[in-house]
Amino acid sequence: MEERSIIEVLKANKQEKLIKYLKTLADEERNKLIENLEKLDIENYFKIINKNRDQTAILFNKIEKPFVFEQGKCDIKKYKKVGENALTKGQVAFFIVAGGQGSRLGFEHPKGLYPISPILQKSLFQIHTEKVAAFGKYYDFSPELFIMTSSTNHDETVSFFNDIGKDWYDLNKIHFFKQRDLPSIDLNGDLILSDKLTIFTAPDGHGGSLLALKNNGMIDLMKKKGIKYFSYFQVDNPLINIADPVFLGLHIFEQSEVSSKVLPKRSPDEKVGVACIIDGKTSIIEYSDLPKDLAEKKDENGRLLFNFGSIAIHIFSVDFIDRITTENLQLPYHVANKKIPYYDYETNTIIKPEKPNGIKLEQFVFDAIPMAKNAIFYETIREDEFAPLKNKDGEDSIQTCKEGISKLFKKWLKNSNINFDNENKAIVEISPLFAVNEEQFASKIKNYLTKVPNKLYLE
Ligand code: UD2
Repeated sequence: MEERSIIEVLKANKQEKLIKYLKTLADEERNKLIENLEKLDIENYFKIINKNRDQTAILFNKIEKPFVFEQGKCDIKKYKKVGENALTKGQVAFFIVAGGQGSRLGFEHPKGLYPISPILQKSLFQIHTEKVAAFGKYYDFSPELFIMTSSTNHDETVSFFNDIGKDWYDLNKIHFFKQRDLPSIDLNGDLILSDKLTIFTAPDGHGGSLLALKNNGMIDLMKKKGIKYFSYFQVDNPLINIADPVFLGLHIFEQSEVSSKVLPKRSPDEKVGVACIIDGKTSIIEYSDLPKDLAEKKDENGRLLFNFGSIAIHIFSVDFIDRITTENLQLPYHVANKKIPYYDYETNTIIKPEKPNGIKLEQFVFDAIPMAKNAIFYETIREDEFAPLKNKDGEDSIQTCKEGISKLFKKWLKNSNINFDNENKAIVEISPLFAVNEEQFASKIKNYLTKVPNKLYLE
């Protein structure tokens, strides 16, 4: 697009402020900013924003309680065999969405770099990558690991792996790719500048991961390698069992195209998506989109009607993602009001607002679920698989996450009848290289230990 056409697009979208600013710039600077707008495919962006910016709530006619495969009520043995078979045949890959920063933790780096294990201070990335390596050994295959970053954190993430990641796993088996960025607008509808010559952009939400996989050749790579399923998870949950053969087997046996782990919510307002059926389709609705009266509504047994929360652990069939991304996938956009630091060209300074001043658009990966055949919800246990690292303090914080890791391994020790010197004081960390699951742990631990000291690390 030429400068003239970009200006026309800006005019058509009432960007008078920016047009005026462009006129004040010297030729070279103006060209740079025009180039930036062109790269961002600004015309298309305005189409998206004009369609979505006034969205207030998710619209539906009917919302119902979903069917959930509950722990203890399904044929674990049958599913486990099917899942193990897929793993040993190398049909499974791992996918971490890691486009986010650790800002809420006061950590201005990719969140995956955050040191979280309770004794060795391993980063989230190290924990996940060691699990990939360990599960590969356990099931005798060489898994591929896909990691989605964003333009904010790509280079730092890749350097981190290049520096120390080779000690965890074969770097040739790790594939990094970036998600798309989208500009934001302020509350008056004007594009925001992050500095003198750059339009502010932010990652397009983890829903962007599906097209990012496709557009970066990752789906083709999976197909070439005979990968039929991938295990999707968020970088911020160190407890995840990335290769759960029962979950995988259930997905395969029931011919599901996407399966999701859920667990009973801690309270009606826990900040997790909610499993449901919307207008006849299996869905997840984000907690903030579920009206309060429905979030609090009880069923005939006094349990929350929408009791099962999504913890963002999914199995996707590769063919499903290939199909929907080939067919012009259009996931909805969700609007979020955010505090966005901006370049104020009148005072030539960067301003950090105290109140939300802008609108970000994000896509959610779970919005692909209604498009899938036989989508499944499978119940997991909170203390076994969910200790998310979200906040500096309080709920889902650095402390609760560390405690969650230690607590799980203490449970494994107790189940193996190993006594503690002092159970309350004990801090335990088990490397995936020692045991990938409780079964392997139980078969090894008696040869290693008769009593648990107050600090225990095993590798
Ligand atoms: C997410 C889920 C919530 C629940 C919770 C569990 C959504 C909208 N909410 O909430 O329902 O399951 O997790 O912990 O899914 N990410 C990217 N690119 C982006 C945005 C996010 O890679 O553009 C990654 C991010 O690095 C992180 C994950 O997605 O690994 C979750 O992002 P979040 O912290 O924004 O999600 P949260 O806690 O609001």
